[in-house]
Amino acid sequence: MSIEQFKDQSARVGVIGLGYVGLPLAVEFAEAGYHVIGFDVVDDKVAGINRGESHIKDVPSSALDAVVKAGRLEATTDFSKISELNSVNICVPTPLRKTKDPDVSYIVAAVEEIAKHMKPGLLVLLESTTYPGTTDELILPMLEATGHTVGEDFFLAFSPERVDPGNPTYTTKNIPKVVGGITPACTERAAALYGSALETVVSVSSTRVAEMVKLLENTFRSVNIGLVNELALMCDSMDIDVWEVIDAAATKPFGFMPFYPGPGLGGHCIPIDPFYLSWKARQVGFEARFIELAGQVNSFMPQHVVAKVAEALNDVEKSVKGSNILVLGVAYKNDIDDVRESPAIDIINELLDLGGKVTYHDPYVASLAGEGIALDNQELTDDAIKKADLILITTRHGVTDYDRVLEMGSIVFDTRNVLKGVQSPKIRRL
Ligand code: SAJ
Repeated sequence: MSIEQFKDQSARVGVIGLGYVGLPLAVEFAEAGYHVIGFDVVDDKVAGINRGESHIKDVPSSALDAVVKAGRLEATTDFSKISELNSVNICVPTPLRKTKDPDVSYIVAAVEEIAKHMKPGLLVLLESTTYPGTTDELILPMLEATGHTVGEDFFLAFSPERVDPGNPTYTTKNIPKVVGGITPACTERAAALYGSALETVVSVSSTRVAEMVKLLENTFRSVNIGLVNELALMCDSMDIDVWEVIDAAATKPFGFMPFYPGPGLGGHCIPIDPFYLSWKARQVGFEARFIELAGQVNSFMPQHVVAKVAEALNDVEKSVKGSNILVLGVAYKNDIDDVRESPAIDIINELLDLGGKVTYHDPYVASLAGEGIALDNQELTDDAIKKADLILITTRHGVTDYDRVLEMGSIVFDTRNVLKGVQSPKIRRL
C-alpha cells in the first residue's frame, strides 16, 4: 500500500505490547483516526482494554473507553490478526539477564509472529530499547527470510520510546520522536506514520543511529548520577555538604546540569539500558569504561547507606540488630508506585540480614511480597514514628509530611535531601 495510507490515516496499525509504552501509543494512533489493533499475551490486560479500562496510570480510562467505543481500538491475543495490518509497532520489554546480557527474547517472539502473518507492504517499527544493531542484525534477517525485500515490499525502522511514566508535561504525543529506517523509504514511511499522530518527528539516517540515541540519553543519566554519587562519597570523607555544593554549582547558568546523590539507581531504564550498550561494545572489542564504573558506584550506594545507618545507631549506643528501623519510600523514584530495581529493596534486605526490625511506609506500595520481602505498608502513625530508633528516607513522596516525621522521630537519615536546609541534631544526610 502507498505511503498515503499513513497521511490520511486509512491504514490499519498495530501495537505489540500494551504496557506503559504501547498502550499510550495505541491510544494516540486511535485518537489520530487510525483503526488500531493492540496485541498482548496477557488475557486480563486485553480483556480490560476491550472494556475501556486502562491499567496504565498515564492513560485515563475515559480516553481509552472513548476510542474503544468508537471502534478505533481493539485488543487481542490473536497474533494472526497481524495479517490485517499495514504497520506494526513492537513495544515489548528488553530486560537484562542475571549475567547482565541483553534479553531480546520478547523482541524475537514478536518478530516471529510478524514473520508468520505479515502481508506485503507492512511497516515494522521496533521501539523497545536495545543495543545498536538489533534491528538490522536480528530483525531484518528474520523478516527477509519470509521472501520479502526490505524497502520494497516491507519496511523496517527503529524509534526509541521516550515515555517518562507519570510525567504530566511530556507525553507520548509531544515528546519528539526520533526514527531511523533500514532504507530511506523505510524512514520516510515511519516518519509519515508518526508524523500523522505525534507532534514532532526527528528522522535520522539509520536504525543504528536511532538505537544509539536512546542509549546515549540514558547512559548520560546513569554516568552523571554515578559521578554525583561518587562526589557524595568523597564529600562524606571530607566533611563537606554535597547538597550545598550541588546547589551552588547549579547557579552556573551554562555548562552545568545538576544531578543528585541518592541511595542507588532504580527503575527499568537507567540501571538497564547502559548495559545493552556496554554488552554490544564488548562484542566489537571495546570496553565501555564509564558505563561499567558508573554501574559500580551506583550499585555500591545501598551498601553505603546501610553503613551510615549502622554508624548513626552506633552514635547512640545502638546496633542495627534489634533496632526498629522505619524506611520511608520504597518506590524507585518520587510519587510513583514502581519498585523495579529500587535501591530501597536492597537496603531493606541488608538491614534485615543484620537483624534490624525493619518496617516501611510508602503510600503507593501496599506490599513488598512481590519482591520476596514479607513486609506490608506500615501506616505512618505517631506511634510508628516514635517507636523507630531510626527513620530512613529513601524516596521522596510529595504526600508524606516529613516535618511531622522529624518532630516525632529520633534519628532521621535523609538520603534525598527532603529536609533541605533544616538544621537539627536528629538529621543525618548522605
Ligand atoms: N536518580 C538519582 N539522582 C538523580 C536522578 C535520578 O539518584 O539526579 C535516581 C532516581 O531516584 C531513580 C533512578 O536514578 O532511582 C532513575 O531515575 P530517572 O529520573 O532517570 O527516572 P527513570 O528511570 O524513570 O528514567 C526515565 C527515563 N525515560 C526513558 O527512558 C524514556 C529517562 O530517560 C528520563 O530522563 C527520566 O525518566 C526522567 O527524566 O524522568
